[in-house]
Amino acid sequence: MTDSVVGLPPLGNYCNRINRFRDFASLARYVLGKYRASTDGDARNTRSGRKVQDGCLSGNRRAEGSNKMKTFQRSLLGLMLATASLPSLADLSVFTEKSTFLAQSGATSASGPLADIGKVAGNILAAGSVTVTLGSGATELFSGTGGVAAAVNQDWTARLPGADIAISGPENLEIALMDPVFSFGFDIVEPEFDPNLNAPFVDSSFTVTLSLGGVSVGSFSFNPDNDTAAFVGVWTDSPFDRVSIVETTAPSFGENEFFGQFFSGTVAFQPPPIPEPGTWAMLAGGLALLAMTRRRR
Ligand SMILES: [Ca+2]
Ligand SMILES: [Ca+2]
Ligand SMILES: [Ca+2]
Repeated sequence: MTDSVVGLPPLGNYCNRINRFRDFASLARYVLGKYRASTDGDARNTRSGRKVQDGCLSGNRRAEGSNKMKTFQRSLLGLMLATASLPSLADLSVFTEKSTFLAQSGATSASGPLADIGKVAGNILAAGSVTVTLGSGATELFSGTGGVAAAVNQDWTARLPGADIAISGPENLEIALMDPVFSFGFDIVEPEFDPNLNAPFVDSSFTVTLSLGGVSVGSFSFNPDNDTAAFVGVWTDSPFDRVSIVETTAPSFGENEFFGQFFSGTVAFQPPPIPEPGTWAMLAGGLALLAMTRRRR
């Protein structure tokens, strides 16, 4: 699968910069925009006010300028405080090509081939270094079709070799990892015309959230290609020990998607260098100072 994940660029992977850099950049643009709007307004006042008595105008302008300066200073202070309190989120690189993911992240199979046991007792499936349980709203966990007479071809999906995971209810899974990892991936098949769909087809989207010790380090969404052996992998610069996969397209909870093996790796993603927030704050401050100096001239 190459460009199949809706909402992702057509390349095999991309850097999802849901991090402090983008948040900060938009914040800086907002504050600078506010300042520019106030100076533009001031310039307009100056031009249109040329015919007015100079003494009166300059007095008003001084008062306006003082108020605008205070507003700008408050905005700049807010910007600096916001920068200090922005959460530290992981840099995520999301993959839809399994071979690229495995080659770049060094991940290997974490679950190993899944057991063909049918309905999983207690809905807790231990497989290799992962433990799979049901997420909110899901009611039954199956690994393979052993003993499930209703499964067509005695395989949830022939797109993936061996046994696959199926879920009753929404395809919401919680995957606990034995030790923190930096990369994680999984096989997934979304049937549209394939057997074992179970209910009218809905093109399902999912959100994946990575967390460490119960604290989220990042998330992303995907929608797999239909009737194909799809793959989703993520590689981060922050460790995580839990992965939540949540189906977000309602009402699609009567129809099925199937999961195959899980993969993980312990090599950290090295994001390309980006300017630190401190650098941006200095740059914003410098630009503001330059703007003020020019304005005074
Ligand atoms: Ca299979
Ligand atoms: Ca679906
Ligand atoms: Ca789809």
